[in-house]
Amino acid sequence: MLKLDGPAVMGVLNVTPDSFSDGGRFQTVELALEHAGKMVAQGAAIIDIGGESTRPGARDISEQEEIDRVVPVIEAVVREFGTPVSVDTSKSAVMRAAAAAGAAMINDIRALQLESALATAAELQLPVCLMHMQGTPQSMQARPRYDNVVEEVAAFLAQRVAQCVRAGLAKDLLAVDPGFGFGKTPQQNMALLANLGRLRDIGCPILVGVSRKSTLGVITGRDTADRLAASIAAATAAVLRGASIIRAHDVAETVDAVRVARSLMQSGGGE
Ligand code: 7PJ
Repeated sequence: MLKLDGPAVMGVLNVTPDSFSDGGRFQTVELALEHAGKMVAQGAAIIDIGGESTRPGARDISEQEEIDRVVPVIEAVVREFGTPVSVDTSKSAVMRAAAAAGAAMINDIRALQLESALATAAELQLPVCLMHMQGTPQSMQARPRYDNVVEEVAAFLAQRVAQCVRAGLAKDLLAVDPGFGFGKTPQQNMALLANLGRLRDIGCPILVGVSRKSTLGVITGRDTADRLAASIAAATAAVLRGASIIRAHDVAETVDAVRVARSLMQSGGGE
């Protein structure tokens, strides 16, 4: 996998015109590069570049449109900073184009379930983050339903890991993610965070994305732009429960939180 000596922060770089929290501010390569450079300076170990908006109700975009959005940014970030880049995509053709542009990791919210994605990832032999989602980005928040959200998410991820291994992706190339906010109620999200340790049984690093998410807005009553403190609290809780990679918008603050949580664990305070 990406060599991790302790929990790392993955900085979010959206290149979607309609991403809910960056609101299309990073549409040009120049602005994206500037933002990536800031996150690198703040200590991001990975820059996650995505061109598909997964906001509930967002429209589907074509393969070519997604490639046109992310490839120039991936090339520029790799060239300028040399920091490992992950591509946030579910499409096989985008994975290929991103890998050719220098991406070092695939971050797939659909856990390689779209057509050809698994075969392509196995062919590329890149590290992959497999995320759990119930439903699709369009429908997922309509009526999330589980008998036992923790067990069902854990079982899904374990099954996807097994399928990836069968397809030729070694287990040490895989990370798992409970998919905070993807087809889950606030209560279900918090149950997953509280029981994150359950995912450690799968035997892959755990990646968590809690940054600015709507559950934190429900809990605190705050808008997207005012969820930094809530995001830091949730990220800290995730690291204490075994998360290895925290996907975050506010890199400097998250790096500090991860350092404190890690220090606490080294002092015997982890769960
Ligand atoms: C996640 C993601 C997440 C992983 C997004 C947002 C929505 N990838 N991509 N995990 N969230 N692996 O940033 O709020 O939680 S997009």
